[in-house]
Amino acid sequence: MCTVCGCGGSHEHDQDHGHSHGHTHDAGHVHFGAGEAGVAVPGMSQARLIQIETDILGKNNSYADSNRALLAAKGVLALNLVSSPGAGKTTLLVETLKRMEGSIPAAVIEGDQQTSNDADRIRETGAPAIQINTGKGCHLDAHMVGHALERLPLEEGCVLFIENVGNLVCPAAFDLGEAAKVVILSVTEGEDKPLKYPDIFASADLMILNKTDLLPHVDFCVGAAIKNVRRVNRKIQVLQVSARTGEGLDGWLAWLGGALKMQLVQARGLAAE
Ligand SMILES: Nc1nc2c(ncn2[C@@H]2O[C@H](COP(=O)(O)OP(=O)(O)OP(=O)(O)O)[C@@H](O)[C@H]2O)c(=O)[nH]1
Ligand SMILES: [Mg+2]
Repeated sequence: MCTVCGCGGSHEHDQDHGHSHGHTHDAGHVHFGAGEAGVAVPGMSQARLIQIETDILGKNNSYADSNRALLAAKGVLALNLVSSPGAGKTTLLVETLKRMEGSIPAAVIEGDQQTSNDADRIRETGAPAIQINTGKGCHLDAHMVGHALERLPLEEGCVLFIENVGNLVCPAAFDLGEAAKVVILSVTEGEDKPLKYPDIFASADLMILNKTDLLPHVDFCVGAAIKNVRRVNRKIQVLQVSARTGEGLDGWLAWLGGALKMQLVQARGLAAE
């Protein structure tokens, strides 16, 4: 169960049920995120939901801190790639790995509910990949990533890409120990997504607008999408790419190079302490 969204929610019945249902109604609008917990689960009070979420996220954060410390000490740049299903995360990774080959070492953790399709696609490039299947889970968590880290060859100066489960909601809440979160939005999804799913865009350092080769065929206004994402995250950087044609990938590779340099400066600072 993910208490953040309440999916697969428990049917536990709280004694104080009835005091706070966590949802409001008005003409034409029912809002289930209106309570203090930001979510409503039938039979559970807002206080109970907050307690469960605090416990789960607290445990996750301590695993994430361990992952981050390990990665920082090794001089590995870890990036958490998040998007809706099919925005192009794996395609972007495959094209990125092909371009990085021979210059920057890389490894990949793939998160999907089922199948090892994505890890198989990554391994075809020659990069090592671990597939995590989350079953009913809708996001990766730091504990899962910690186990994958034990099985990956991670050398200093390496980039670790973590492709999260395709989902614009729950991955926002779970720190994996990454240095940065990269959100991918494709032009077939509509420019209003940052406003509809603000948490994931607010928690990201970079937004990659993918599938720009399709712009002539879809009603998508790039300017409006950028304006929308900046409404929820003033500092976010935006890059436009087509993983299909390769357009814009140079900018993405330059961003990666800059982020890796910063990670290495941090690692050497730690080693000198
Ligand atoms: N036209 C076009 N299609 C793309 C581009 N990038 C990805 N695709 C296509 O979009 C579809 C989904 O791509 P994936 O890379 O599997 O997307 P994903 O985000 O990894 O999907 P999940 O792992 O299922 O969440 C595939 O058919 C890709 O070929 C692009 O830049 N342009
Ligand atoms: Mg994928």
